[in-house]
Amino acid sequence: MSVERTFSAIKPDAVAAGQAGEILALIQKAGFTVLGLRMTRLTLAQARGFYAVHKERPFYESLVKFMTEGPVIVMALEREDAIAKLREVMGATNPANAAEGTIRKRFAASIEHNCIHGSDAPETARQELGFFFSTAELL
Ligand code: 3AN
Repeated sequence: MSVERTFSAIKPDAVAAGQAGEILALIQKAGFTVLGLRMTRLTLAQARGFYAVHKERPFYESLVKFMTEGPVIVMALEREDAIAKLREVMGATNPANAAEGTIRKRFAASIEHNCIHGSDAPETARQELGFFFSTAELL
């Protein structure tokens, strides 16, 4: 295991519900260092680009619409084994399957409105961090 970086976003449902502070606290308690953090609102084009990997899935347009409905909080996070560890702290995509104590178990309403995103692999983490943060910002 080595120190790595991952990308995370608190989704519009959780930002609108005022849950961002509690979610960030759980991330920090899990040992992540916040290298960058910003509130932003995705354009349709950005959301489509961000989720392009899902463009053939039936939920794609609905997901893109949801992700543009309100502000998100994008984060660059660092810790040992960050990508796998964040996904553990987030819990399963479907909150019905998420383990007790995970972020999605506590805050997610459904498989689509599931309060947080986290990169799923080193290559996606690099791409997603680059999508929202410049190299200079994360030095
Ligand atoms: P994760 O966010 O856990 O990596 P992915 O990458 O499979 O999960 O899915 C990306 C996002 O697409 C999810 N966070 C969720 O909002 C949405 N999503 C995934 N599967 C479904 C589904 N079956 N129905 C509706 N939305 C879904």
